[in-house]
Amino acid sequence: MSERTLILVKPDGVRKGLVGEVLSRIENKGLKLVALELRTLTRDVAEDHYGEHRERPFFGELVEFITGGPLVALVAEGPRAIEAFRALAGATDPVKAAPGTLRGDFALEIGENIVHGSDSPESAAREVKLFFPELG
Ligand code: RTP
Ligand code: MG
Repeated sequence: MSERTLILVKPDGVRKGLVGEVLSRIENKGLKLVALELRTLTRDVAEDHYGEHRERPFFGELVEFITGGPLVALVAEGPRAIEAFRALAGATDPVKAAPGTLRGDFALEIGENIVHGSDSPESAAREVKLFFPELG
């Protein structure tokens, strides 16, 4: 059975010229692109997207960072797409992320870790709707 996941190439990933690299890894894995757009997030959308972290001490910095430049938002689809992309991304802290993962290969700081991927079917449904309401 196929599922969808919401992926972001965060502003640091765009700034570092890693959009092609991230898309290649998604496509090489066999996931299918169903929506893709370069955009700069408003504060409202950023706060909604990361709403689960509202009370955390890093929330302000996280919102500043994610709204601080253009990012690439996309929806990918495939069997276990959510888990498949989280495996490509690697651990949240890039120092702990395994080499060979996107974060393991291209990042050093937890606050600037290149990509986002939905973490559960519930998050994916919410995030796909937030970024691409037209997908239904
Ligand atoms: P993301 O949502 O961005 O895909 O990352 P994630 O699931 O791997 O990690 P999550 O716990 O959802 O955290 C969201 C983002 O917040 C930043 N963070 N900073 N300073 C800290 O201790 C800390 N913890 C998390 C990271 O940039 C993380 O990607
Ligand atoms: Mg998360």
